[in-house]
Amino acid sequence: MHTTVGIIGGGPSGLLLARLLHDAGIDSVVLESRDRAYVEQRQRAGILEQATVDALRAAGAGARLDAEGMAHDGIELRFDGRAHRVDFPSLTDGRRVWVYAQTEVVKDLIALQLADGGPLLFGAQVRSVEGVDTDRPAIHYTHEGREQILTCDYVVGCDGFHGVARTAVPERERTTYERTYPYSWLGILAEAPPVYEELVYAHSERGFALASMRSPAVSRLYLQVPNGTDPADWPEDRIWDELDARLALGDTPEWRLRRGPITQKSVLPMRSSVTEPMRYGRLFLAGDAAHIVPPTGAKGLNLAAADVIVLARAFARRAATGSTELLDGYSAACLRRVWRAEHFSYAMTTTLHRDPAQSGFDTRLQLAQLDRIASSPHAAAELAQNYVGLPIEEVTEADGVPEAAEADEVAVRRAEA
Ligand code: FAS
Ligand code: PHB
Repeated sequence: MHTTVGIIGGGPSGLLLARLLHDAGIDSVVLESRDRAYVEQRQRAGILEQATVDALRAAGAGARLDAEGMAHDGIELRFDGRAHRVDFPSLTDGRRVWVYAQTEVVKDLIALQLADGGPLLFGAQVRSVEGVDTDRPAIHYTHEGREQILTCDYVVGCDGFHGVARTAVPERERTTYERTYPYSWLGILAEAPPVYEELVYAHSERGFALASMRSPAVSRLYLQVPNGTDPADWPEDRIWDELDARLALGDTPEWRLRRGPITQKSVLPMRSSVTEPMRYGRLFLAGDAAHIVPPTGAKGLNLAAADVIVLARAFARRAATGSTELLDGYSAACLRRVWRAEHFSYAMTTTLHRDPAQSGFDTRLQLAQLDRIASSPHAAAELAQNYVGLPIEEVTEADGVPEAAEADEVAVRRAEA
C-alpha cells in the first residue's frame, strides 16, 4: 500500500492530522496499535484551548463539542486560606477554554475518519520506519497477524511518548531534553456533580489538588501523591477526605465535595520532555511523540493539536504550490510554542506542588508568586494568556516562517544568489 502521508498513531494528533489533510485533499493512512474501544476510553486530557476547538469545528468534529462541551471563562487558585479567580476574557482579548474530554474528541474524530476519511487501521502495530532520509520512506507494521509495509511520501510520528517513530531519527541527529518531578498525580473519575463551577487549583501544605469535571454530573479530580504510589493504597474515603482537606477553605459542609462512586482511578507520573528537531528527512514528529508536559497547565493535548495544525498547513502549501518552505520551517515554528508551553507547565507545576525536599523558604516563594498573581493584573494576564493558549499564527510568524508572499520573495532571492 502507498499513501502521501503515513500517520503512526490514532490518538488526538494522528486523528486530527488525518482530518485536516483529508479536508486539504491529501490522502493519508492512520496506523493505530490498539483497538477502537481502548483508545476511546483512555482517560486523559479535559481542557481544550480555543485554537483546538476552532480546528475541531473546522474539521467537522465540533457538533457534540458545541452541544456537550462547557465553555469556561476562568479558573480559581486556592492558597494560604485564600481563593482568587483568574478571569480569562478580560485578560486575553476575549478568549476562554472548553471542558470536553479527550476521550470524546477521539470518538468524534474516529467517527469522522471511518465515515469518509482514508484508511484508519486498528490493531496495526508499527515495528519500524525505514528510509526516512530517502524520498520513499516505508512503515513496517503487523496487522491481522501479517507483516505489512506502507510506503509513503512522508511519515508523521503521532505515536506518543512510548512510540517508535522518534527512534527512526538517528541518535546522533536528535537531542532529548527532559525533567522528571518528585511527585505524581492520582486521578479519579467520579459520578459526583462538581461543586465548583470552574476548575480549582489548590496549593496546600498537604500537597496539590485539582478539581475539574467532565459534565454537570461527573467530576474529574486529582491529588498530588508520591512517585510510585499504588492506587490500591487509596480507598474511596481516603481520596475524598484528602481532596476536601486540600481544596476546602473552611471546614463547614458547604466546602465539602459531593461524593459519589469512583469509576476510574489511576496514577500519572509527571515529566517534561522535548525531542529536537521535530523533523528528520521525510519524517515529522507531532504531539507526545515529540514532547511531554506535566498536565498542570492543561497543555498536552493542545500542543499536539497545534503541531498538526501547523503541519497540515505545510502539507497543504506543498500540495498547492510545490513549495516545501512551511514543511522546512515546521520544527522551528512548533518548538517555539512547545518551549513556551514547557515553561508555563513547569512554572504552574513547581508553584502549586509541594516538593518533598522543599524548604520553608521555597514554600514562601510559592506563596509570594501566587499572591503576585492574585494582586497584579499583569501577572494574572501572563497566566491567563498561557492557559488559553497563544494564537498559532502569532508563533508561526514570529518564527520567521515565511507567509505566501514572503516565500516567493525568498525563492526569488535564493534563485538570484
Ligand atoms: P497519544 O499518546 O494520545 O496517542 C498516541 C497513539 O499512538 C496511541 O493511541 C497509541 O496506542 C499509538 N501508538 C503508540 N505506539 C504505536 C505503534 N508502535 N504503532 C501504532 N500505534 C502506536 N494532557 C492534558 O492536557 N491534561 C491531562 O489531564 C492529561 N492527562 C494525561 C494522562 C495520561 C495517563 C497521559 C499518558 C497523558 C495525559 N495528558 C494530559 C497528555 C495527553 O492528553 C497527551 O498530550 C495527548 O494524548 C497527546 O496526544 P497524541 O500526541 O496523539 O499522543
Ligand atoms: C482534566 O480535566 O483532566 C484536567 C484539567 C486541567 C488540567 C489537567 C487536567 O490542568
